Amino acid sequence: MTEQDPKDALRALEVEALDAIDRAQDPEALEAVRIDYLGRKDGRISAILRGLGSMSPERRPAVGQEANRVKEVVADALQNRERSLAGPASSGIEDLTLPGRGPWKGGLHPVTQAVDEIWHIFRDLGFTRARGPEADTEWYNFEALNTPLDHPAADEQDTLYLVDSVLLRSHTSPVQMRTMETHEPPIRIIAPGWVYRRDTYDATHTPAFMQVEGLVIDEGVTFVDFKATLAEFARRYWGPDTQTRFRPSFFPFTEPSAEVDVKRVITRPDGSKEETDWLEIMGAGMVDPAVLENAGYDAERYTGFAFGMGPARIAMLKHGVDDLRTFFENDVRFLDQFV
Ligand code: 2NM
Repeated sequence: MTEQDPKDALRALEVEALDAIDRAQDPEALEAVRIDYLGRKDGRISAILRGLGSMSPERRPAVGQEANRVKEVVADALQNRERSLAGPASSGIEDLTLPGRGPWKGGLHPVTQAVDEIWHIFRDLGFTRARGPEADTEWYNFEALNTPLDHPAADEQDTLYLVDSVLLRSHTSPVQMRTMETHEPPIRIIAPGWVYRRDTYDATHTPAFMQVEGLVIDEGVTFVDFKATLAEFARRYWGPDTQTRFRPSFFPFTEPSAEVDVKRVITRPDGSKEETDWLEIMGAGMVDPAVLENAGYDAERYTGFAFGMGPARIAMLKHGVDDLRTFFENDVRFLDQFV
């Protein structure tokens, strides 16, 4: 055979055309390739198809079939290349030099982080962690804590009762009461946990929320120990320059009682310092002797102090969050900021 088989010529053209299509870097170059191979007038594949008429009838069907196959393959490749040149790669959306997305990281919920940080500070000050039931009795939740049942806090308007005198604890103080009943002083405990109140759900209230309460009881515990311990906590949590203020208040289970405020010092990015307003962070006081007697302690011998705070509120102040509900909607775009 002296003349090249047209089918071999077609296959060579196919390989050449596909290579040219791959190398075309813009739509104009691609159009030139299309005209070169499939152009109606001078296209090299078109020419072979046009030449079929002058071919011997025996060879015509096989060559025609092969020419049509190659034409289709090349037309497909042109179309695909056209799409990818017009697509995201050329419009810059798919920038292969951009850093990849990191793997998803899990993290503790910001309120859990606050509970842990608070608990760890008191642990370092010598406290241990105590737990108790979330469903408890009127005695442990109110009466033992010097809160008569006709006190507004014990009202069904404010407290979630389960049956008769059993309720969902409205604070973690029943844990302190139960600990005092079963342990002799010295007592230094932190009781973090869920508590429940009949509150409407708004920017500052949720019917179920976390509390962290603490209790210290021993011989000779004074108001100075009380103030010094909570001021030290504030400095460890908010920073060494943090100031503390105790404002007179009232709780049935402490006397005297106080609201504790802090004033933080924030260092701006340029290094200058800025003092915040006073922020209320907890309620506290010296444990009322009536509570100590209810626990079976000799109130002449022992004294102590107690405090309670809401870690969600602490987390709001720390992170500048203005709506408590964002902590509970569990939108990962919000939570991801605290990982
Ligand atoms: C607070 C504020 C003040 C408190 C009192 C007691 C107990 F059991 F010792 F009487 N536990 N927690 C207390 C005192 C809690 O929370 C705002």
